[in-house]
Amino acid sequence: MYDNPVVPGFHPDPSVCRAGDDYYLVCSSFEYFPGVPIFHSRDLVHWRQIGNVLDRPAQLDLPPGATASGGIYAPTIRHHDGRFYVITTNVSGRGNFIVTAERPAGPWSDPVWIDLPGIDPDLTWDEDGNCWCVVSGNHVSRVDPDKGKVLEGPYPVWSGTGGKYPEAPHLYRVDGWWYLLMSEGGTERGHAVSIARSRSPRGPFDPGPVNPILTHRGTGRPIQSTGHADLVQAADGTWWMVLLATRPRGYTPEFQVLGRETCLTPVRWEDGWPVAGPVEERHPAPAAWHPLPGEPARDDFDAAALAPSWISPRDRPDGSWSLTERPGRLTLHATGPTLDRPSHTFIGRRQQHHDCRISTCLEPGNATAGLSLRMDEAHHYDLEVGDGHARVIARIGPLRQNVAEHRIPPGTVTLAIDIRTDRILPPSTAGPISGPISGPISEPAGVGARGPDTVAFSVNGTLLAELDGRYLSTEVATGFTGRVAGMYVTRGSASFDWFDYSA
Ligand code: 6LW
Repeated sequence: MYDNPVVPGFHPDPSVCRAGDDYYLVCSSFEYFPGVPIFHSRDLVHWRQIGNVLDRPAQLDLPPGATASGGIYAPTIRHHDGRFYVITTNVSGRGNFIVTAERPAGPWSDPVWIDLPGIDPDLTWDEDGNCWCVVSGNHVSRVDPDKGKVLEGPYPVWSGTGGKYPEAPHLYRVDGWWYLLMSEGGTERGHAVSIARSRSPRGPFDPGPVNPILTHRGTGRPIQSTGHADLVQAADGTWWMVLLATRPRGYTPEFQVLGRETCLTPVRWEDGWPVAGPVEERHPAPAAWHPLPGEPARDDFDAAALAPSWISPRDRPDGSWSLTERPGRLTLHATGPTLDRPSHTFIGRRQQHHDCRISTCLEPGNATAGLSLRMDEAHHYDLEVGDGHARVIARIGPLRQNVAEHRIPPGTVTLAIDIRTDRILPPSTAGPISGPISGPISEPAGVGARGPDTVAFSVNGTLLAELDGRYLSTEVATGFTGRVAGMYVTRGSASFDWFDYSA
């Protein structure tokens, strides 16, 4: 049996391809750099991140003005003629583009821009080597992927059963048919997957006998928002679907804090049509079974390069970080005075578990630095050290509050953020532990409704504050991402000895 999600944390809009016995999967990455994380698997269940498709500014231009949840939308990965292709959209840049590579771990090419409107582009080749691209809406074009030329079309084709936002289209050539898989209903609770087919990529496409073929809308299932799917035929001939889904928590309305995650569900064919779902938390596993060693909880920054799972908002300028200035440490240099606006030094990783502990050990020196749990510039909780004090700061939309403050001795300091889904504090009691500096954060009395979790902040083992996690959720912050936890510096320089993520 395997557990869903197979790639937890904010890994939305998954696309998958097979090359021999190897599977590769990519996800959207929005305002984060590097972009389009790529994963490898030998069984569709156990995935290891092997890099990022977009890992240099020439490929990924995300200026300070690129909004949170802007940037890189859904990608598609395909393997054709011994080459890997990824097509995606920079909605904060020039739109749709293609990059290619011989080896999926990279390096990937510079972008080949393609003048097609829409998002969620997909590539498929026919028997004659023609390359067909379908984009949201849905529109199909014949293209030259190496030159970025549109050779024919776009032709409007089937756009679903009438749900909002017809998107995430993928074309598959199966048994003489062209199948068009797509999503509709929007990427929230109304999400659904629909199917149609045609004898030609230009259409007309006839809808399947039952649509949508997959949705969890209106159900009480723990997994929700199922949609944005991609199909793959495994090496043993069985068919599988990767898709995005969420695991909302809390009282009504529920809150999703991990973002849209990648799930896997088996596909069966009935009368020439794919059928899938429901997506369970546990499923019988594919025949192939290739477990991978777990990711180490602690990064000691002893490696010559940063692991691919480390991400930063928009860019990570040279000079803002170093693994060599103080060997065995990550040294960060401030590039901006606040986390409240773009262009600051933050290096983090996705929160991937509902219950986890995130901690780090740093030498702040004269810097202002710390650990932050963020959704975006307007929604983050910071555990900060500077000027001989540790403080908990909550930024929630227009509000910014110092929640707690504690004098700390000079020298090395250990910061920890503990996130728990049990013993959740009702909002009225969330706040500082040892007395407010400037008034407690409290909600109107009587609002006992529980959020998704409680976020606790401690320094050198002393608990400073506990805050309601609902304010760092998609339902509050909006957007397409999920929580990211990381190290930052907003004044001077600080060196981090290690970073630990334990779940
Ligand atoms: C993605 C599209 C979508 O490209 O949102 O809501 C975009 N649906 O399919 C970002 O996830």
